[in-house]
Amino acid sequence: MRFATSMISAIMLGAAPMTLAANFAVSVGAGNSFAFSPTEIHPNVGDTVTFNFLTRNHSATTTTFTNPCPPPAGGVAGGFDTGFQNAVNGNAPSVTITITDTAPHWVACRQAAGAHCRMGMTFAINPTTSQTYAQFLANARAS
Ligand SMILES: *[C@@H]1O[C@H](CO)[C@@H](O)[C@H](O)[C@H]1NC(C)=O
Ligand SMILES: [Cu+2]
Repeated sequence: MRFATSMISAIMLGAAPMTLAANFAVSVGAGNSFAFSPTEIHPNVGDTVTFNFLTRNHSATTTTFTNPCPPPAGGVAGGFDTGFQNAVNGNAPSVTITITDTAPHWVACRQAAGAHCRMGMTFAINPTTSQTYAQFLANARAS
């Protein structure tokens, strides 16, 4: 369906090189871990990210690079917050967001007043060579 829609849009707009939006699937809490997997992705504008909440009760919430934990409710300006997604008792919620810019977005779980975040439950969208996922993770563990 996404393919068909993109085809139609490209034809109607007469867009020259046709690029299809991609979806990035990110697992949250796989195997009861306090982790996102993968820990970083490099999507383009128009791509989507689907957070699949597999265990426990977590969030994917945007935060700052320098002081990640806890992420603010609602996320930082220009970011997003999936809200708490409870995967206990057979629930398997998922939340999809659309990428609207190429800026880095720093993401962490805001459960337990930042305790999950400080355990390293972090994820990066479009980290850069000067602001790496590894440094973001280190900042989270120290915050
Ligand atoms: C999920 O966590 C939030 C924040 O701690 C809490 O308010 C909510 O009740 C939890 N949901 C469930 C179903 O336990
Ligand atoms: Cu969590």
